[in-house]
Amino acid sequence: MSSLNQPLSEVDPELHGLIRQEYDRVMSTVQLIASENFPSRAVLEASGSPLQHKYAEGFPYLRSKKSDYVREWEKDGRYYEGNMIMDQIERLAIERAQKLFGTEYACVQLFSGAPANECVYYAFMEHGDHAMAMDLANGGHLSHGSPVNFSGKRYNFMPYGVIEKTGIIDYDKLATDAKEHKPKIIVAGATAYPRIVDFPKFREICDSVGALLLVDMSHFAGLVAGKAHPTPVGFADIVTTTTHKTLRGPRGAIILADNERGKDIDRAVFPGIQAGPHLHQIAAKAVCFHLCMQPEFQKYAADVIKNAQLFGDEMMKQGFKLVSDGTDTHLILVDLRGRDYSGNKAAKALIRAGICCNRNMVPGDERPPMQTSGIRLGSPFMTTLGFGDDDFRQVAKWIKRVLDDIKNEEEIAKVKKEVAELCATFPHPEFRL
Ligand code: DSN
Repeated sequence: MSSLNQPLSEVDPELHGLIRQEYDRVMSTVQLIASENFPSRAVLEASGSPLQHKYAEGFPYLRSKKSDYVREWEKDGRYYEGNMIMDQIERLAIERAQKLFGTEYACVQLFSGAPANECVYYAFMEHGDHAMAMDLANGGHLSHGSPVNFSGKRYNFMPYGVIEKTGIIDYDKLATDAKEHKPKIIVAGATAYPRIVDFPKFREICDSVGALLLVDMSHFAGLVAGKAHPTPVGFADIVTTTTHKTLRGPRGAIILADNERGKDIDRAVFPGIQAGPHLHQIAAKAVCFHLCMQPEFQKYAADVIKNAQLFGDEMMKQGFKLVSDGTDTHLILVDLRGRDYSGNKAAKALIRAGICCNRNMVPGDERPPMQTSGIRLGSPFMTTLGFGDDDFRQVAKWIKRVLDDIKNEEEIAKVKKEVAELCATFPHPEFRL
């Protein structure tokens, strides 16, 4: 048989072995990176299906020529033939996303979160236009106007931040600065903000200056889908989200809006920024949205928050300071200022103990991004794998043991062994390779 048709384990044992090693690493250590999750089995099946082959530039519908935006489902909007099944798959993903989040319009073709935001900026701003978003050092994202990112280079972003003492967004300053800066878009939503964003307040500020409100709910979309967190829909003009974080779907993103804005978003996505959509990922997104509508997912979303809150409480009991003294969501931000090591040193010591997290800036941080004075810890991944109250309490105790004696490699090795023993008691998700 030609090597081109043989299974991965036979044709490329080197790569097959690396995938197996990565799976084993993940399953024998504690994953606390707040943006990561292990996808459901059905999502992995759809993502790894033979749907990789097809080119399908365009959409599974024609845009109506009427001024009000109507998707003509029965009409052919693709530039390639043979998409009759793919059209059904993409329509299913669109309809499920609309139903799950309650919007008129959904685009499911986005490759990831940064391109989703890029498409929104491209649709509604010209180069040089003003915008506002959360400062990266206060918990924002690169694609929210960071000076080293396309967003900060093409558009004139003014950052807003939090009140350092409370860790809560400084809405008054945001409102005042918005009057001066006159943004076309204000972005709400962040990567390291543990509290619920006040969507009505953002709406009010946007209305006061005539700005569009873009909510990037990538981090908390699964909590919204599981009805454990307020929804931005109804307040935001446009919502973007990745699908692989709390949603437990495949790598990728979507954009939600009303039909009026959808018209412009479609044009920005194709032919504006992206070309051939990844239908295998769109199929996996459809599966993800279907699973998010099941009652089990609501329990999962509630458990993610419960576990993060309990974990945060235990971290504080163990003597750690948390930004905003807790969380309403899936993540906590640990402020390590006053200790004689950086966030980077802390994260490196923890990974040696089998606890995986990331260094993170904290509000008012004086260390650079490669060092930082904090670490970010999230509950979604380990909640997926079945961790509960006692397990998260135990993780907080391990973190204290490691960080209170950060150079003690013997203690770190002991913790690593205990971590592996606990992880081995959890059933690993089925994984065919
Ligand atoms: N890099 C992701 C995070 O960790 O929050 C966001 O894109």
